Amino acid sequence: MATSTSALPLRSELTCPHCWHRFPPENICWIAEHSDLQGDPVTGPESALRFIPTQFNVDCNAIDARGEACKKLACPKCHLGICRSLLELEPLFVSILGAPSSGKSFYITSMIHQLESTLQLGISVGDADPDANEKLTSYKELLFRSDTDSWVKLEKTQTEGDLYEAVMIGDRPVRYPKPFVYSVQPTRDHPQVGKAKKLSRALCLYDNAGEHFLPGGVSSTAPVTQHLGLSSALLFLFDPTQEPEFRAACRGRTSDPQMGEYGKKFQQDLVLSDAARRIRDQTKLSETQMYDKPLIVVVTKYDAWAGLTSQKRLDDELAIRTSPSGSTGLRVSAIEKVSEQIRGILAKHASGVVAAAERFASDVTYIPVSSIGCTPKVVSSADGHDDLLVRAGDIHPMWAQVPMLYALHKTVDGLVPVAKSSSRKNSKSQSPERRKSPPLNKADDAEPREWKETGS
Ligand SMILES: Nc1nc2c(ncn2[C@@H]2O[C@H](COP(=O)(O)OP(=O)(O)O)[C@@H](O)[C@H]2O)c(=O)[nH]1
Ligand SMILES: [Mg+2]
Ligand SMILES: [Zn+2]
Repeated sequence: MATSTSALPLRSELTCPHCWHRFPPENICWIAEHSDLQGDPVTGPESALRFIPTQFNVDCNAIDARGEACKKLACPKCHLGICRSLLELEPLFVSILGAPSSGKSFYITSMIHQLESTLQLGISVGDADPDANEKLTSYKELLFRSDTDSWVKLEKTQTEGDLYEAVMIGDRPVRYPKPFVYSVQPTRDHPQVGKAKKLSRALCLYDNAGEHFLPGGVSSTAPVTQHLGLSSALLFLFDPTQEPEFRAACRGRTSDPQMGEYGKKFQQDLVLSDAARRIRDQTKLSETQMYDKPLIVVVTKYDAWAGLTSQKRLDDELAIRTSPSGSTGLRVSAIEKVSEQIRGILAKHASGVVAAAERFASDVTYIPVSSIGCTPKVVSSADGHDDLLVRAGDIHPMWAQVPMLYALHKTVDGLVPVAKSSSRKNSKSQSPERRKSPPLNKADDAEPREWKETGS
């Protein structure tokens, strides 16, 4: 049977980013175009019928039962839309998890914005599915393209609503989280551009409500965190402003209202332990086996706790090196050195999270970020309630792209060019066991010299 994609190098197995069903490409459904063909038993009466085609036009697009040529594809199980990039690019699932208010929505927005807006490292990141990515696109417009004098916030991610899709599987209603799908491809400046096809990925991400990661946050009819078990890497967002000991240590060193009465306090190590339990269940990993994919503890809101270190800002140059010839590389050894420093700070003020991470995973890296790079302000609205807002023009993310670049470096061999370090070791020669922290201020131009923890 010919399909519109028969001319393309199709993948032999596809994975639906909505329900994670795996299927051969010839089983893909098409979405009817003719307005008479409304109503689908799986996606509901408001949506167009999905069907397995028997006829195609000369462009190899399926013809629906009313003779209309169709363009859109859907999963044979959940009937939700599948973008064409997923037919060609290998999917890469990276789960972003964290307690409510840990900064997930701001983080995903800043991370994608930073990755898309530069061609650093010879990698281009692009919107692979504008329909699915609509929400994230609107977040980006709000934070990065709106009038710089406007005061903005992202609405709280709900446990239901437009970030989820409800379908009928058999006679059961099931709610899946909406995926965000981005293509990640080498540009012509990439040192391995000849292997572009092999190195390209369709990056699939989800912005879950933090409540889904709390104990009891999922059910069989809302398997909203099922992506955890499929992911090639985990980004666990840890928010120091929610930790009493961090707050005490930062007293007098920050004006962030989240360090005081406007902050939330979720027990974040339990969020990680609960996710670990879900992953063990899904992947049949026993209690004694270690999770061997990268776990990156993304320590958010760096601007609020930077007073505990000597580094006020996290500049891109600390993580990405540009050589005099203009080629760029990820400073893996510098990032791993910073990770050791951050681990030390966490061990002092939030040891539970270090214990939870290292009890579960053998490859743990701690990376600081600030998605907004400034302090949000409390603003009272007309109806009397207080909001935390940021002035759009003050948003200057710090290292928002670094955890994902590091995750790509760890999971797709050769995709992220690595800066040559004058240090003897590079990441490939390091064992996944805990590395010893190298001495600070060591003469090594691949390392951030200034970085150290200040007394607290
Ligand atoms: N100081 C500071 N606050 C942040 C940063 N990122 C997010 N926040 C604040 O954290 C709160 C929760 O962020 P959000 O992304 O909605 O958290 P989510 O519930 O995990 O999605 C918001 O009020 C933001 O203003 C940051 O980089 N620095
Ligand atoms: Mg959110
Ligand atoms: Zn599906």
